[in-house]
Amino acid sequence: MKNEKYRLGTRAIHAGQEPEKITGSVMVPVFQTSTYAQKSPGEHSGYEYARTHNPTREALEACVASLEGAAQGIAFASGLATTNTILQTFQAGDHVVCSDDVYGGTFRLFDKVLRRFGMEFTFVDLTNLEAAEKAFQPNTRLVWIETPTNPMLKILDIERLSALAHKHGAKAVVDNTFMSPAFQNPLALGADIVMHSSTKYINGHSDVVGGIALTSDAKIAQDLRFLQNASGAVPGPWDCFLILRGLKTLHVRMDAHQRNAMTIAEHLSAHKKVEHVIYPGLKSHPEHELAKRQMKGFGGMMSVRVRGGSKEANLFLSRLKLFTLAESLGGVESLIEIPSIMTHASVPPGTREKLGITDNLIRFSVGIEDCADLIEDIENGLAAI
Ligand code: P1T
Repeated sequence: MKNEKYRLGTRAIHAGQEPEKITGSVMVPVFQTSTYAQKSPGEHSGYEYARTHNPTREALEACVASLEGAAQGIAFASGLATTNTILQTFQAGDHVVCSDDVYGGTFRLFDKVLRRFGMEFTFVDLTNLEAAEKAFQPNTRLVWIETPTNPMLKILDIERLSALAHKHGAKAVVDNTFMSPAFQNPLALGADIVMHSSTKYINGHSDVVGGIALTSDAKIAQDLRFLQNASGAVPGPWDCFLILRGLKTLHVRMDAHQRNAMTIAEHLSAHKKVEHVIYPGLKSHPEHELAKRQMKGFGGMMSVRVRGGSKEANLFLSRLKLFTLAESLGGVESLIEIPSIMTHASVPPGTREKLGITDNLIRFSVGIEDCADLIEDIENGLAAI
């Protein structure tokens, strides 16, 4: 299917997914095999071993690549496996400028694992372009841009940060997990690589862990493809099938997520039990104008500071029936969590405090249930405070 001819909603359903050649199967089959028969030694149809090639995986890679406007997609076993493999394209002694507010697991990988292999990291508030520029060193090779950030939902300027990276001879990577390709396309804004935890909106049904990197840079694609095989953090074919199935409704889900999230954000902004609502769609968000320019929608994630402290936050959570207390996000069902204790516990307490990740900060992943039911559930919870 020609990428450029169709709009995103059509590509989500068809890109990379021609009917299968032998039977005409409309759905891409699950090629659940570890190896492929060869006619004679070295004589094969392009498929030798399933870590290296798998047709179900290839369909997923082609579909997400099309959605991100990328030449290539390279799929991995998780979002963190994707991040780890992207970092493996660099060397010991290379320096990375990274947003100070990132998913706790990304921080842990950089700070606790990759530093041991001689990589250097500076975590800085990338909303401040002056501070960002000051963080560059002669050995800076990469700028890691997660936007919106997890969990403070800061919006980082992809175009300007990518240009800054390039000015210093570095690459720019955007973690686009919170927006999905339906709402933000970082490659079009100058990023070299975009990555997703496809565990989240890409799959959308909370039943798979996966990740994917997308790029139009032939050298980066070649390096990542080499490492996909050489490091081996590949997704299984069944997981690829499920993610492909989830992707078919990406555009419909994202519209529904943001409709519900906007309604809830507005409702909570006026609530006396709520101290502060952080949602990029609200005019009160410090980067609202940038969000409007850079994103096609505001997404389903918000962080809410309830009045009081840890006790009040826990009281609120204990009453909820529809919002499930759980890590993760981006599924059709609403999830809720306290980042300071759950997803961001690996971030040092001093850094959490500086960023505003307090014990009364609650992160909502707003699902696509009936919004009136979600608001009733939230009201019931807030009544406990
Ligand atoms: O969980 P995994 O598929 O490995 O993806 C890691 C990851 C990467 N980037 C972002 C922005 C993420 O939010 C995540 C995972 N996040 C959670 C599990 C969470 O609850 O925030």
